Amino acid sequence: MTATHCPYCALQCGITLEPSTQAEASEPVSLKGRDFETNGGALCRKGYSAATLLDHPERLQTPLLRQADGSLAPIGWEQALDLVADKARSIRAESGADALAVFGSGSLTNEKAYQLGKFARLALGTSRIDYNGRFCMSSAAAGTNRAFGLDRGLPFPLADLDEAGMILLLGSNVADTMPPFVRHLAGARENGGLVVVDPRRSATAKLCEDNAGWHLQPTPATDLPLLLGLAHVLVAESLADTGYLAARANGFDAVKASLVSWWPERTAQVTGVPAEQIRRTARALAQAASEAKAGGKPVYILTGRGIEQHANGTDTVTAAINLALLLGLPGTMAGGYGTITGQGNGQGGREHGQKCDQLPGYRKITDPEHRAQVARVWGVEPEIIPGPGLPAVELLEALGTPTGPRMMMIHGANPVISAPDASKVSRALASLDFLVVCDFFLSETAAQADLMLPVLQWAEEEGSMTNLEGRILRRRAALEAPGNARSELWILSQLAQRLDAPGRFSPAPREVFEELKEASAGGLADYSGVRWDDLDAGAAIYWPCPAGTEVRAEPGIRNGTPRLFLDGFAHADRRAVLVPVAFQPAPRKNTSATVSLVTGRLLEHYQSGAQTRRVAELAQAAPEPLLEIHPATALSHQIAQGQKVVISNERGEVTARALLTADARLDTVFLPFHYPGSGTANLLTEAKVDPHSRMPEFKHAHVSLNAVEEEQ
Ligand SMILES: Nc1nc2c(c(=O)[nH]1)N[C@H]1C(S)=C(S)[C@@H](COP(=O)(O)OP(=O)(O)OC[C@H]3O[C@@H](n4cnc5c(=O)[nH]c(N)nc54)[C@H](O)[C@@H]3O)O[C@H]1N2
Ligand SMILES: Nc1nc2c(c(=O)[nH]1)N[C@H]1C(S)=C(S)[C@@H](COP(=O)(O)OP(=O)(O)OC[C@H]3O[C@@H](n4cnc5c(=O)[nH]c(N)nc54)[C@H](O)[C@@H]3O)O[C@H]1N2
Ligand code: SF4
Ligand SMILES: [Mo]
Repeated sequence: MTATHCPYCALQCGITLEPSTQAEASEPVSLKGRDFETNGGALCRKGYSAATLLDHPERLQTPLLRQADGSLAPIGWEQALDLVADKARSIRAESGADALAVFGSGSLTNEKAYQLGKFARLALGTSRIDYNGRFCMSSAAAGTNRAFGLDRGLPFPLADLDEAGMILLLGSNVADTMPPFVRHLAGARENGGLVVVDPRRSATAKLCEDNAGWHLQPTPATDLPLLLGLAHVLVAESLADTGYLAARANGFDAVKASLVSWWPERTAQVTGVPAEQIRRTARALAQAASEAKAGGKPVYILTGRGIEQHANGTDTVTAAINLALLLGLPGTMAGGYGTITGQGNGQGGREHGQKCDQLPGYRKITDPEHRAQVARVWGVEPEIIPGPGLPAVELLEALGTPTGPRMMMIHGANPVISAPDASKVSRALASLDFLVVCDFFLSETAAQADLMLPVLQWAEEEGSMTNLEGRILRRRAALEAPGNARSELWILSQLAQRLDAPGRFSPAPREVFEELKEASAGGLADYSGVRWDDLDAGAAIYWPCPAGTEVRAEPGIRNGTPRLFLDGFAHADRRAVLVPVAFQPAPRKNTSATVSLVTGRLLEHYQSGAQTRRVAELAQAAPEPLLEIHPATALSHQIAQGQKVVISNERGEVTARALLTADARLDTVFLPFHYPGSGTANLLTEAKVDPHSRMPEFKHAHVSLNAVEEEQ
């Protein structure tokens, strides 16, 4: 029996795998929920069915090379690896090292993420590496770094939420995206204190019914003014915790001044949330926070992608943090602010050097001291580590341009479906001289590759992952690799050898983990005191965990730093920063567009759907994209239930069937982004990025709707 974790989201639910004993078993292992702190034995539908992909008939088991006739044909590993090295060398010789690019992922284990960053800088010599976490956690990271000096999704254990008296949950639909998370909302719901902010009456918004709390349903992309309005009430009614602000934070006066014009009636006009609901929410938060400080139940403000994936995502996160600071919560046992990390290793994936401006341990690639520290561990001169590269959207836009990359390697992402303005992305990938994709399925992006390299799945590899609480976990192998699939660490080590890379590129996860620890020592995300054997023994370890930390593998013992900021924030003066932020409504370019489109997720599918669309049970449950639309809006557009609709704007068009639901706002429709072809929601989204995080505007676009007459 192997104890490991679900391959999909950042909740990293505990599971056990056992070899299937019955010969006719449909999966190679039996998968069960395991009693682990984040999931208490429960799993969602995706987790339960994850093992069906391990021996799926479409699983890729041998390298595939694009032939002159356009088909993909099997080749051997030697030939494949030689080819990658030859291409990289010749393109680098002609156009320089920045003509080579790497795109990584928050799905990769810590070891793979670390090694990929090192490989890009040392073996390819390029600055041009970024990853799909840019599409996920970047605004939250930029906002928390600015306010607290450190970015860890939840700066406290998830189980702390269980005791909460009140939780303000903005732009997150955990009831669908992390179903076992809902158990941690039970305390707040019992207390009547769950407040959900979402333009849709989502499954999570429905958890507020029956006096469990209330739902605020703003106009899409107006969370920033809503948060300014809530903060205005705190200040205007003298409900802000001025004692806390004086002791622990800078910037209160500037923020106070910036809130002046956001009185509730004006905020209501901009956001569509009634003024009395704004007052009620602000007063309830203040009341709950003051009770919490008197020994009552804690209060939390949590955000998800709904408020973060906008071109003003960082400022919106900042407004949410300002609200938490005005309430006097962060860095206390009375509650705090947290953001809910998304991908399986979305947390670890953003610490070990896959970001274009970052080195392992959350170090800055522009800081000479940080460069010297990492260079020492890598055994190279600091000068050979390239400078900052391009963030994901700009990287994809640069492909095939005169100064842009000519070759790219993609590990763990499917940008043809998941990047904004997807038709442009597909064309940009097609313009490359050489595209290498590592995956275990022929995703829509892998289908465009010149060379496809088959890698291991989660149940076949050893490694570590860092969950949404900053807790480090072990991913364990229960099965042998199938066919000719190889581990990514092996691929990188083979390529590094062929490219005469300086430094060591071990194919063994544990060795890479040891090096990662050393490279992180003294950094913000310090793993140097985390021992593999302690993780194996089930110790609960949260970073930072510096060398020498005493670790005990006993139930109920939390090691490292389960709760951040109790003794001070990570800025030099140990104080948090309130940053004033302003709201500028985005100009509407397309005047014929009649409704707002918001995008997001369904319970059944994971991300680009490359995995879950191959699980029969999930594909049957949600086989095609449905456009969620209010019955009155449907009527005014002459759209009937189940009818095909073309959703279009200046970037493209998508076809989906209508799902009439009163859960939608009258001015807003919703599309999931999990589908290929004419169902790809990202054909409509804009690549406009946030100035701080470079997060694109995934969550909001203006669109027109046209019903399609179908022949009977
Ligand atoms: N089933 C499933 N679960 C997943 C994933 C998956 O693909 N499928 N992916 C994982 C990953 S990587 C992530 S990042 C998380 C994401 O988890 P969530 O953040 O919960 O997911 P989303 O559905 O993207 O967005 C959440 C909500 O934001 C709302 N929203 C859209 N626009 C706005 C807005 O302007 N303001 C507000 N307040 N809300 C808005 C949407 O209506 C939606 O209900 O889920 C993880 N879990
Ligand atoms: N419109 C819209 N677009 C969005 C979002 C949204 O809410 N709306 N959300 C964004 C968010 S939050 C995210 S996180 C992105 C995610 O979007 P993608 O980056 O496309 O994520 P996945 O579908 O998880 O793609 C992972 C691919 O890597 C493969 N894979 C999984 N594990 C590994 C591994 O260990 N190694 C290798 N080599 N391959 C692996 C899978 O088979 C799959 O093909 O989408 C973003 N796009
Ligand atoms: S909630 Fe996330 S980690 Fe848990 S079973 Fe579902 S997909 Fe897996
Ligand atoms: Mo994500």
